[in-house]
Amino acid sequence: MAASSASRYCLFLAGLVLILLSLSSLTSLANEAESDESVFSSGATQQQLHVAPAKPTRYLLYDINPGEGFNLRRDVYMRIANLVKALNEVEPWILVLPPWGRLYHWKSRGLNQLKIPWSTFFEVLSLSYHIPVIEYEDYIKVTGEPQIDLVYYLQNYAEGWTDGKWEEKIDERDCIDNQLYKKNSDGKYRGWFWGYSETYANEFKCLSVQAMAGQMLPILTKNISVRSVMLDRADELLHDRYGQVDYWRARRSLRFAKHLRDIGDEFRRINLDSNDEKDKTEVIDDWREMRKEPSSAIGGPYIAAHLRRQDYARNNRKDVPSLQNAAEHLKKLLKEHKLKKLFISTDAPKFEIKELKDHLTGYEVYNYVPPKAVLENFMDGGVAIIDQWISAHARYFIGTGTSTFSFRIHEERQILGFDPKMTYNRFCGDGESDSCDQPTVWNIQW
Ligand SMILES: Nc1nc2c(ncn2[C@@H]2O[C@H](COP(=O)(O)OP(=O)(O)OP(=O)(O)O)[C@@H](O)[C@H]2O)c(=O)[nH]1
Ligand SMILES: *[C@@H]1O[C@H](CO)[C@@H](O)[C@H](O)[C@H]1NC(C)=O
Repeated sequence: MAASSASRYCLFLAGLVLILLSLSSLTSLANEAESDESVFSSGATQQQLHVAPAKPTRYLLYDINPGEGFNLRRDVYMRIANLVKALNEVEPWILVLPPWGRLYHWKSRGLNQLKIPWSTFFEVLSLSYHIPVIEYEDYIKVTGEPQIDLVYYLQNYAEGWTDGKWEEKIDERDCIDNQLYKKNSDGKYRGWFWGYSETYANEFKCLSVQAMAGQMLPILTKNISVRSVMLDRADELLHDRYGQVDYWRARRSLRFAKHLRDIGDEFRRINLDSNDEKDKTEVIDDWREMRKEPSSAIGGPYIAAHLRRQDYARNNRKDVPSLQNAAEHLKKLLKEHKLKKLFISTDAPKFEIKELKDHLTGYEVYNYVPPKAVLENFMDGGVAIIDQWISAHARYFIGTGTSTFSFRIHEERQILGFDPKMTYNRFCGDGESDSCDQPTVWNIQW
């Protein structure tokens, strides 16, 4: 009797602490964020109250190889999100969203593209409908310290694949080449930590991995005294079930921020004669309630092309077309679909865009050039999202082979309900035949 009432009292106390925590994070956030939806990172805390108030909340953090681009990072988010979903079936875990910054492709000058919260680019509330999430700066506020209990640095196996055969395994190993985390005289590990120089870790280990994200679960849950774990080089982990239900749920939850979609919508309306009602591309506020009939979307009266240039064009890749050949193909498509308008999404420099337009005289060719305020507020990542959003609403889309930027547009169009034939297309490179392999169709699994 005594024992059970004592443990009930403990439960009550733990619950109270959680409520206080969520309240304090709420109010401090509300002060800062005013009308910002991002307050609901803490939707997380609420959700987790229903799960198991007795177990203490644990936090998963992650980072990615600095060389990786924005859209591969979105893919890694889906892998880690579903690991966190699996963890929550055991005990309450919150995913700490890694601040954006220092990306190789983000080259606009005069901008400080560092420590960018997820709410700049994505709807954090939408994310929290899939798994509990919190922004990094809120994590510091809630835990009271810029501290992480344990960092696992994920690496390959020094010996490579044994017998040339891939098998699933994870082992604690000596670090192969890691000089990135250093133990200071105070016993704390210092590292990059998204540019937060005050952040430190208490423990640091290297893990050799050849595994799906879900296989980290036993390692993460084994020691309850470790409250926060960071996985660096999380891109080493693979999808548990690529293209399956949870993949798509994570993907559907990864919605672009409303302020960016609004800018794209305005551009469509003014230049491309495109609006959701006419184009049958309405978005429902809560993605869990949005299930478009396949091929129900019509899209605006324009073709959208994603032309990945820069390093793709410089490296003489055989799957990249010359601007002239890309233009010839686009003319053919415009005739075929009886359209006059073309939207170009590209990372090409101005002179290449001009060259492309010169090859397309007689057609209305648009590309999105951000006003100064948009660039300042939402930076290169925001502009890329606006390009993707406009491309996602075209009647017909054609992208660049192997570009994850194009792949994310494919998915966006599946969610909006386009016919896959109008989506899964790519330019054939100058080094390929005109009947080159087209992208694989991935239908949404529900
Ligand atoms: N605004 C804009 N930016 C683009 C476009 N294409 C590429 N970029 C920029 O270049 C980056 C390309 O990197 P990713 O997003 O990783 O896509 P990727 O094409 O697979 O490139 P890699 O990762 O280098 O193979 C984007 O994140 C953008 O910053 C485009 O059409 N519009
Ligand atoms: C669990 O983690 C704590 C804190 O890092 C550490 O002191 C302890 O040795 C760990 N226990 C085991 C069994 O690894």
